[in-house]
Amino acid sequence: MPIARAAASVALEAIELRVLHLPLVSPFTTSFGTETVREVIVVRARTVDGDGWGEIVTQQAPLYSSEYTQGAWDVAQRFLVPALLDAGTLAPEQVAGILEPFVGHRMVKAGLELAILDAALRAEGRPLGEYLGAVVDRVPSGVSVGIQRDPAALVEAVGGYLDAGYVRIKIKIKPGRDVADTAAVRDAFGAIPLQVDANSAYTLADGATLAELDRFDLLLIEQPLQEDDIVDHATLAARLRTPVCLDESIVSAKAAADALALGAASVINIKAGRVGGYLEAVRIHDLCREAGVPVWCGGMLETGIGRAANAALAALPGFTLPGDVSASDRFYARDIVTEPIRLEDGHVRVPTGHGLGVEIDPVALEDATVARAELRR
Ligand code: OSB
Ligand code: MG
Repeated sequence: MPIARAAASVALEAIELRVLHLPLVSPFTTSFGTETVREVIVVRARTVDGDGWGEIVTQQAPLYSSEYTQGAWDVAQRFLVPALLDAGTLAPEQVAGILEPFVGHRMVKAGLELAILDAALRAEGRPLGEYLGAVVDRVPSGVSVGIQRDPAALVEAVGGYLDAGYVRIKIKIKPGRDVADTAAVRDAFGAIPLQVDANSAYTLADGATLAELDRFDLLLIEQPLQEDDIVDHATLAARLRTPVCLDESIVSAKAAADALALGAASVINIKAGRVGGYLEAVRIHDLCREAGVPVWCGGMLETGIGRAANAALAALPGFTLPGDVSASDRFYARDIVTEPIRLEDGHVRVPTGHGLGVEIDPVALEDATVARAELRR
């Protein structure tokens, strides 16, 4: 369902940006690298009627996507924030159009749009979930488990998350760390809901290895090939029994429609940052639902800001698979919000407060800040 009722306009006074460094509770390893500290940009939109918060989910290096923190920091201050400040009074639904002339930089656009959306909804007293079209008050919580030292260590890590109550496990794979790792988890835990994420680490020439994963009855394989390998994904999908899910490739509603038309995916991971915002994310949800294609909410190691927004998004009716919407403590000992997202009976609650429904912890925010800039009208 498209957004039922638009948000009110806000009069922007300033936009504050901060680079944060948040230590991770344990290193997070994917096919593209290892992170021990989450570097992320937090946005505060200052309006006549109060503040709103957003998060730019770029990472320190352009390994998952071409976007990265210092590039985001630059393009935001040089082009995107000035364009919004020039607009002055604007509705959240206008943000994407104002920023449209600037090519790419979707994660930056998403973070700016979220801050303005939060400010507008807080001023109106409306929860984000209600605005986006949430139909449930809690969502099942899956967890993304990084590549470990060896399959035994992976089994131990997965066991910990299952004990905590996570209802679906996703393991990261890469060439040489795929079949044996998946087999170890299946052998140890039986028929748990299990999926794998390759983060673009394979080529079509690896088709035989990827087909070996078919025997594990996985929910899906996520992004086996590169971002622009849409036709190759279609070719691969025809050779696999495991459903192919796209993450990196789906950068917009248009890309999602094209991928579905070509048979490149039968499941889609929706991440608001990757697609330029929560409004574009809803459009992808809507078109997939129309097409009968299941979607789930991906994650980018969000702080409490993005984590609250993801919980709201995942509550839309087309999100029929558990998302990477885990508790804050899966990544952080100390979040920057006063009530971090918690795991309750394998689920996380959709916040019901106004806007994002979470409050910033000013001391935690300040302690994590390594750079700050403010642009005024
Ligand atoms: O591919 O889904 C991914 C984290 C950073 C970049 C890409 C990905 C991930 C994850 C973590 O898998 C998901 C989460 O935030 O829980
Ligand atoms: Mg992924």
